Amino acid sequence: MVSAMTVRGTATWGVALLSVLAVTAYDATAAAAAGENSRTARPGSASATDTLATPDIVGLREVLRTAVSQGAPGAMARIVDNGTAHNVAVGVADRATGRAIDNVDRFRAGSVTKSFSAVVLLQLVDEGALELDNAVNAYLPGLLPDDRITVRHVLSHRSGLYDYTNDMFANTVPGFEAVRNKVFSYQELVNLSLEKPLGNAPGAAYSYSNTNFVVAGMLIEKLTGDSVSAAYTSRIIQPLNLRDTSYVHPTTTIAGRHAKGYLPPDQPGALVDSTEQTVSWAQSAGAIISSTRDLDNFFSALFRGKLMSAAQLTQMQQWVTVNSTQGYGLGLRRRDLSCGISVYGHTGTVQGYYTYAFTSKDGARTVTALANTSNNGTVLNTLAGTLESAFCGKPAKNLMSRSTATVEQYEDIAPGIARD
Ligand code: REY
Repeated sequence: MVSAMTVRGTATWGVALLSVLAVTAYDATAAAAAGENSRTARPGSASATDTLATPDIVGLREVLRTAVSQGAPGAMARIVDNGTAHNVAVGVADRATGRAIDNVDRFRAGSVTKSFSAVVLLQLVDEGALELDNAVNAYLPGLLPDDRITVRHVLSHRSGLYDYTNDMFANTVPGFEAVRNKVFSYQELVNLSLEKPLGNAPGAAYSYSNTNFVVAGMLIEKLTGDSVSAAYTSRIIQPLNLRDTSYVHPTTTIAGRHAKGYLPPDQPGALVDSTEQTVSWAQSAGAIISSTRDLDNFFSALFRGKLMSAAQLTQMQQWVTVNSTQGYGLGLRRRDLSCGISVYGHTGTVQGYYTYAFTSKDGARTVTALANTSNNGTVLNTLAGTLESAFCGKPAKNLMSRSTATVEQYEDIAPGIARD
């Protein structure tokens, strides 16, 4: 477990934010290295992307083909390697028309939204409006049942707050149909969570819960006096010119060219077109629409120090152990790959869409992968192979398989509702 480390926001960040717009990069390298754990720290070479193997584009296509053979209508990925983009796509964006999926297609990015929410809150720390080790209840009086739950606990999934989606999606398609057109207030979602006791004492254990990032959304709205949509737009989407990225809750449609999402039922049966939904059940925990290009740009910019101070980027990388090859920071995942390097980003699951979006430490190499299916742990596992292709290059001849452990299927889903 990480020790709580308080770094006060610098008063200069408000000024610094202006220079972000002029694309002034902070030197994030040293700070990021300081937040790294010893297993993955590589002193002296932490920012050297030239030590990475050449991306394996042939292997990447094979991973995507495998995902399609396992039930995804389509799968695509975009690697950006020091400014050179590699786009690969297999299968269809739309089963009705047969239109091929393409990296220009927008999609629902699910929990990658959590990284956006964390970025906004860490900017607010930089501005002196928020302290990570303060109680959530100090900002939102009476919201949570335990005054010991801090902002840091929430952003690292250590609050113990029950994940209401456990019950909501116990039955996949009926659960989805019951909420696809619903509009929830944040308070209603928190109330659903609070029907159950805390799963652990504040800070005591990592337990992934969407409730944490609903609370994050409430904090953003309280501290900015505006909507999360306005915060994402003015602080991230516009400065980085993410033209395919939007937060349109509770609008149900995806504007522009996009991949349709297809949700398989729990028992063998027809796929459900799940493209249109409010995503109100997730909001600041999962409702952003984006593209592979934009998510590559987002995580690259984050690790190039363009979105927050070096001090806050260090905070974002205080890792809680998830399992032997993964850590969780503040709205950020770390994954340790077979070739010994670690990558940083997030995964996402909303009905009909699986996303992986990760960057190298220096932001110089990124990959975003999307399959337009979900509720299919086999595809989710397979898609993790895109990280290996992107960052580890061609597999060594004697490596039988790089597929990661079965923990994948639980990644963005509380264990109670994960399906085998
Ligand atoms: C919710 C269930 C997944 C999805 C979730 N996603 O919490 C958040 C995230 C935003 O972390 C659904 N699974 C599926 C089921 C299982 O309904 N019974 O796979 O589409 O990304």
